Amino acid sequence: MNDTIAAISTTLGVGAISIIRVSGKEAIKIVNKIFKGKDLTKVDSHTIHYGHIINKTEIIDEVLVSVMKSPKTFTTEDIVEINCHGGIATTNKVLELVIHHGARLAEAGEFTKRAFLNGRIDLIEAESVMNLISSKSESNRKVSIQGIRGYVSQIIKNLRQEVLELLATIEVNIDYPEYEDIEVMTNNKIKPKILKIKEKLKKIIQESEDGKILSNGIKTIIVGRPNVGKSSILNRLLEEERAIVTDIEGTTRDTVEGHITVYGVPLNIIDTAGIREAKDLVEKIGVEKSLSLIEEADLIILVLNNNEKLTIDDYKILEICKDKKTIVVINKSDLEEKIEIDKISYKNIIYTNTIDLDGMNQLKEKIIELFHLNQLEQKDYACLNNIRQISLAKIAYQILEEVEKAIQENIPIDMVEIDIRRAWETLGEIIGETYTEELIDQLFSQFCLGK
Ligand SMILES: Nc1nc2c(ncn2[C@@H]2O[C@H](COP(=O)(O)OP(=O)(O)OP(=O)(O)O)[C@@H](O)[C@H]2O)c(=O)[nH]1
Ligand SMILES: [Mg+2]
Repeated sequence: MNDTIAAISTTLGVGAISIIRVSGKEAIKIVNKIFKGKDLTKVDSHTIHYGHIINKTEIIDEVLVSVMKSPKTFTTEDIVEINCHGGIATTNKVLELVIHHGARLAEAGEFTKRAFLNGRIDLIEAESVMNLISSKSESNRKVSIQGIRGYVSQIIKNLRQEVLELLATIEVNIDYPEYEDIEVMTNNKIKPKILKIKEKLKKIIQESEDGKILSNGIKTIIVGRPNVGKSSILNRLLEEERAIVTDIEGTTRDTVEGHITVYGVPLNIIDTAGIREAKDLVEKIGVEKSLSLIEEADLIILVLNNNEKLTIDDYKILEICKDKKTIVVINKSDLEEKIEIDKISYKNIIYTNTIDLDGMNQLKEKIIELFHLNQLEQKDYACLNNIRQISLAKIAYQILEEVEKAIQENIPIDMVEIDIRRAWETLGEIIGETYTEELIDQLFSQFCLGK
């Protein structure tokens, strides 16, 4: 990190202005070598200067140069930004000169990576920068800016602090049992504290998942064995005949997609090939695709036939979806009930048919309820903003569940302490307090050049 890096920070193309950003110890010196105007090594920090970029005697461009000195800059290093005329030729020429005079071309995300490694921002803030750049929706933008401003990090830091205080008291108890003025930590005393932390973490996870939904919509997939009425349900929801419906099993072979809005939130609905032991190759590929889509979905609409007994395929599908957010839809409710409803251990079950709209309305109501869509509006947008962060929060939550269980079973306090420490470390990973090289490289490489 001792070298000086440079990159074009604006999109390369035809435009009024392009910015070449240079960061590092030599940044000011390097740009000064190709700048005709004031001596940049003598100017105050955070000032802008008019002049020309020159190559020996040739004038390359008329520019404005901003000089920002360490440490109050994005990377905490000296930064110079050259505002030159837009367009590919000029911008590339200026960058080429900067590199010729000693800077190295920056890798994708390297400016933000430096900001992180130099302690200027944490991982949540860094990821929010990336999120903000790629935001396409208003809510995504709001979530990202809250992340950049550090509100989200603070919530995690506060929670970590509570865990740390608990850890400290437990450790004093283990290491100095003879101290009389310190509160003796028994499992009974730890329990309410753990419950409180767990409660807060649960709220963060919940709000973050809500936030994710507001920004990205709900990825919904309709699954079930052939002929139960999946495509009919899709068509009903879309209010158009999008998918082909016949009474032949295996009608849908590839996925069919459509979009609706429920309570202002976009639902991307995918109808899939019926899942069963496939009879031919095309169907087999379709079935495999259905299974992989289940993995990625936010919501599964699992369709069963009211008019038939449960089959082996039904049981298989019920098993595959059991850990996912699922609504079981018993379709063909207009026909005689033959399904063994008491054998289905899912919480969210509704009855539908394609003759009246009652079932479809119930389905929408259920979706609103499951995703708290009617409460999303009042969100303050301070939430974790990507899957990495949310999964770590969930792991920390699971660890705390284990801690709670261990306490219940009266496991010795020093054993419990190990798990509490793990929870603390996992929370640390969210903000990047603990990290691995690979993670950092992988994360920042997803950024665009010049950021
Ligand atoms: N009586 C009745 N028939 C229905 C209902 N829903 C669908 N059907 C009929 O069931 C048959 C199968 O419907 P599809 O929607 O094609 O079923 P699918 O699950 O998409 O089937 P595959 O694409 O083969 O997996 C068609 O003949 C539909 O008309 C319903 O609620 N009641
Ligand atoms: Mg179908």
